Amino acid sequence: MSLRFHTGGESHGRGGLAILEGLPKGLALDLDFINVQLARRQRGYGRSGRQGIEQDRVEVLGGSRGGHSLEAPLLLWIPNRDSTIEDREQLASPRPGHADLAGCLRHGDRDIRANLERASARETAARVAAGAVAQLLLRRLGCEVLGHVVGIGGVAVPGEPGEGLDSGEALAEARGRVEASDFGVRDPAVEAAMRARIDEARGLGDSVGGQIEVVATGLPAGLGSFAQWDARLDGRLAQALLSIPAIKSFEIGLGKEVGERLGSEIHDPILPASAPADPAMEPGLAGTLPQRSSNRAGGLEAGISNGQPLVLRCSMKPIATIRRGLPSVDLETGEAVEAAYERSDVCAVPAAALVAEAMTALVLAQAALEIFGGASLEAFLQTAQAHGDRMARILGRGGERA
Ligand code: EPS
Repeated sequence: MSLRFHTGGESHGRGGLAILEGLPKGLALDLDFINVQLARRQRGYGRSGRQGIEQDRVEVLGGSRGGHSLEAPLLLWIPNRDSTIEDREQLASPRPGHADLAGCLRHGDRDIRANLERASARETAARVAAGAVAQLLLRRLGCEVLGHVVGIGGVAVPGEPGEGLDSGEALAEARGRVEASDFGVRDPAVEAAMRARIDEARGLGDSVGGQIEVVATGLPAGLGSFAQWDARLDGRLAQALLSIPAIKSFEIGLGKEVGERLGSEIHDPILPASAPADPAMEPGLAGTLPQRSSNRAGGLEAGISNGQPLVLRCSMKPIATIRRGLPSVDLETGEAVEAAYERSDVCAVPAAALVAEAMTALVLAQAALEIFGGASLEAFLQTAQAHGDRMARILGRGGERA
């Protein structure tokens, strides 16, 4: 069985649950790492007062023994401190951009709270917990995933997609800077302008969105498939990232720019492998693989990982709950009113970068388990190693030729 996960829980209910199924037996569940990821999701300049109330920490309710996975559903629980769902009053005026009206139209009722409680981005805490476990599995393959902010409210971090993030070392170094930043960026030079933009929006009673980039290095080549439409990794990643609340666009590599250039300016040349660094190495295993002189494809060709870093970008719309109150209608009276406002984030782009990192890791871990299988972590890693060796033997410079 491949990896799959579900989440449950309401924003002001007892907590959030993630059920992660299909993990091999024997993965060390580093709870400190999961908690670091949960804490990072809560941080960021422009977050709401709710984050001062919650202190997200994971409890493992099942699926583990001795700190390791059991090849059983892993149950991750994040309790809520604000669990006032039963005491909260009904809202009458739907917020444009949130689930309020669309949910009422779907159910044929006026129960806005029933929609917003589950549609709330509070649900993404459970995704981050599950994604952290996927990241722990990917790390065993030498694969690192990092989500970072590349724009807030029109203030952009300079650089091409994935620029400078082409190795595990570069990613680890960038992670340090992203984790230290209140804006989730790797370039502190943009922080003052981002802060001013968020302050300006707050002053106006408004909200801001932004852009997020996710990069994965060390990803094995060959994940995904072109055999069927729903096996393509590009489509699966798009679904995963577009399912994050407020995410409205998804791009791979050069993204929408591919429609504006010639083919020869888009496709990444394939070059012979450079000679093996160590000539004494056994020829069959020595060869490095054919090289690429650019990565405009963002690590995917024909829906399959091609050994280059994966580079994804997505845009987040501004939060729908805004103090200035957009035009709305009172669903009880039918009169024009201002949309409801309780407390809200002015900007949650750094938090969404964590969620994008988690969702990417979940899809990649799922694709890795599909090709390498394995009831146990040991079997999974052995198959992955054999896959890499075979690739080097058959396709590497100086490798086996027919
Ligand atoms: C959200 C509304 C706010 C956000 C929430 C998402 O919650 P509250 O109504 O309790 O102030 O803070 O996000 C989180 C709680 C979170 O942890 O990310 C919404 O309606 O979508």
